[in-house]
Amino acid sequence: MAVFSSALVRLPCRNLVHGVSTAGLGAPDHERALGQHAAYVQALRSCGLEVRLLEADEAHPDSVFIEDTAILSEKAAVVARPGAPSRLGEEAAAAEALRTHYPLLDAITAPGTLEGGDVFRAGDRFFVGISGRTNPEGARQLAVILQRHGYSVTPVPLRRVLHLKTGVAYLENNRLLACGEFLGHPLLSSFEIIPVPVEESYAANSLWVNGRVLVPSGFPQTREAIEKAGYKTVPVDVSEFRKLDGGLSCLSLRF
Ligand code: CIR
Repeated sequence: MAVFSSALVRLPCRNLVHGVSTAGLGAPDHERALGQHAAYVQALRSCGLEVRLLEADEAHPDSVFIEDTAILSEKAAVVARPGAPSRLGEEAAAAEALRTHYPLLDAITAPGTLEGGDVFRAGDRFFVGISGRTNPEGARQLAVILQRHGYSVTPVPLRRVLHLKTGVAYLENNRLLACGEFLGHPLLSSFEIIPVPVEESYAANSLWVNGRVLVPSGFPQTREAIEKAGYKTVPVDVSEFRKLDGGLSCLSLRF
């Protein structure tokens, strides 16, 4: 089972209001986003993580979604290469911060694109969404790097969702929270699936941290299903980030 000791987060910038969005929920409020972000950091700390905050980056409206900038494990650190043109360059600050923790950083290079939201790890297996953001070349480069460290890599072509982790969350113990196109998916058949009802699909992006599961507030059926499976849940309000298609996992890099 993975155990995390640290997390990197990035403060939401004022230009957050110009972030990429398909949600149709209006523009996020910066003040409220700051408050929700602080509570999120507190939730990570309550799970035993030491959290380092990176400064806001006004040049990149979506930079609060730091998960997309790297793929981390105890053996490897890979700097991603965002597929959204407005997000290219966000990865530099994460790389700089990660250098103090990882002596060697690998990186995805052009023409590959890859965003961390498309990657989940289950033990020694990594699953990589092929999406509008992660192209086959980015996934191929990641596979070469991770296989060198003894991991297996399975590409998962996506149909509807933004990122793979928009629709699934690995909760350890071979359990996967999943919704929509991932229910009954042949590449995920080895997992015990906890289904998320379609009206709560946003909550499929919950986050396992050291035995607890952070769940977005306002999704009672999903929270109950996770608790029934034996986890203690921690509700966290991330409604301002939802307005930009972002969820709980997107807001941090855990390692
Ligand atoms: C984007 O479209 O890139 C951001 N507005 C949302 C990124 C969400 N990140 C994630 O799911 N890992």
